[in-house]
Amino acid sequence: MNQPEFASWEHVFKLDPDKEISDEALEAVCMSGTDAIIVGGSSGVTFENTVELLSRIRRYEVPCALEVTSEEAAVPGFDLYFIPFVLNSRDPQWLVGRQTEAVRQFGTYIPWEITYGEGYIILNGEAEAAKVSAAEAALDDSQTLAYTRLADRLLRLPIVYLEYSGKLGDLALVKRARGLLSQGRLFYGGGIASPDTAAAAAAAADTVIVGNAVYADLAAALATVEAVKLSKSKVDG
Ligand code: 1GP
Repeated sequence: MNQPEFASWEHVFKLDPDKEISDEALEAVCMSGTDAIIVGGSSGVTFENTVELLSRIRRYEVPCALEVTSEEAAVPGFDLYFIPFVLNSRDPQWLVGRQTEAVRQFGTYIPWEITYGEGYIILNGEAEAAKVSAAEAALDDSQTLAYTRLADRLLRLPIVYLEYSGKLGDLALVKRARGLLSQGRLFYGGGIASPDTAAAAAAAADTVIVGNAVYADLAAALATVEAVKLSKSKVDG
């Protein structure tokens, strides 16, 4: 089987359809040299604001994926679709409930060949994503690593996403998690807002996701692209 497109992604910007971004800022993000844009958010994501953001991103060549968290906002026309399964949720709705309902309703229209499951492990209890999905974020290291193995080895999910959204995570733990993967790709997101943190995350994870910094400090966010690329080129020799 061919490698999925995201198998080579090292740096990704995540844009939230519910947040404002100017044309200039969006152009800088899309032309930054990042490998891809993921469109997604934890609240306020609608069909309308997702379509609008997609059409603006489509002025550029950068690949664009939609992380689908509500079936009403499943907009056609993205390059890839990611379906999160929050493995450490206390609520079965976020494990498989909502996904099953979406497949029941829209299964015929789902572009399966470009749709992939993401095994989310949410590790910051303060994050909006943790609250919305009722995640049991206070895991010890052995639990986090067990979820990682379960996602990769048992469920064979192509993406294992360690999500610290809003704060810098335990990058030593992220590195250990990546070392356990047999086939999945380790996505890391949370608190990357400088070249230093970006380089450190790139040394620990396969793919570094930068979200909030785009809205909080664009120049710093843009500087993470080169930092990740540089860090990866050193690791790869
Ligand atoms: C959020 O993992 C992403 O889903 C990125 O996190 O917003 O903290 O950069 P930040």
